[in-house]
Amino acid sequence: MAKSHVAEKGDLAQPDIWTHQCADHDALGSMISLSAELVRQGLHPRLRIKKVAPGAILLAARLGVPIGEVAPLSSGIHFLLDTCASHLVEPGFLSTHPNTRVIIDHHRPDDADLSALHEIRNREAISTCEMLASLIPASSITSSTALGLLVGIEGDTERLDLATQETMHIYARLLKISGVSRREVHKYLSYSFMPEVVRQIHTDLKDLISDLFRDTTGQDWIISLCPTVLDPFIMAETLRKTGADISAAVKEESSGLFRVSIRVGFLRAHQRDVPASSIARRTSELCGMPRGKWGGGEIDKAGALIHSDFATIRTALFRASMETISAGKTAF
Ligand SMILES: [Mn+2]
Repeated sequence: MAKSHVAEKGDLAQPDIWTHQCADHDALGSMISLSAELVRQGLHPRLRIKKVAPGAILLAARLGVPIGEVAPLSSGIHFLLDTCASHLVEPGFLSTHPNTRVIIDHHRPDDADLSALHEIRNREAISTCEMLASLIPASSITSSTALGLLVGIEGDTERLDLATQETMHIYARLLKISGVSRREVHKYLSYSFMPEVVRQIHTDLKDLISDLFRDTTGQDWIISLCPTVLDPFIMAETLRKTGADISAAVKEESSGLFRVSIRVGFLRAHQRDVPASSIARRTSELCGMPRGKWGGGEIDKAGALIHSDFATIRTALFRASMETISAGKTAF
């Protein structure tokens, strides 16, 4: 990242670095690596992280990432990493001026996108971490930032299952710099450090509902839905790891109010144009939610808050999934 690129913009001593509201592995890895690079350039970046995804808590601790409230907004540059969807960012980011924003993201553009002064996007990249691994000079990546990038890449590629050749090259280079083993990297991707969570996942999975939908091209889609008492983010990620093409977790937050977390496998979502955000919106609509409260998200991850009952949400979710698949591309 060229120094002159950022140094020409106003008060740059303290750029702010943001991500989506619940920082995951990819968000954390990209935030700390960008932060380290800005420090190297003589700046004093601040990470603005309000909440960390349950599976990324161990990584946040390892990287020493500050979580919670931070100082008032900087009047300098605001970097937004790993998202460009307006409904996924802290309201504080929305109040920053568009001409002080820089977006670095691997998600494809959407109607709900934010505008920015500079946008560095690569929708071919499966993670923001692999983008940063290429943007930051190799000589300034330390073992600690390399670890963050490795965990981020593994997190967004289903432990490299979805990795392209290019991703594999980047991964191998980072592994060398980090000096750690893949086993060490995997430690930060697992819930096993939270035994009570693992136990609850197994309990909740007993109520798993799965269906197979064959689309017009003859391709099968496994759609899985599971009620959970955990943060639905955890269960949606877990279902995704079981190989479901569309995964949804539903938690009753309070009587009649359900939080729904939806995942679509990144590659299939892209190739077939089946965005998780569309499924979230259509599910909300089918459950009778007013348009302003339809939820949303990104191509692979989305969520909604729905006033209804479980049976209605289940029916709506399966219908919304099938409709979104049918409306998607049939050639790939
Ligand atoms: Mn990502």
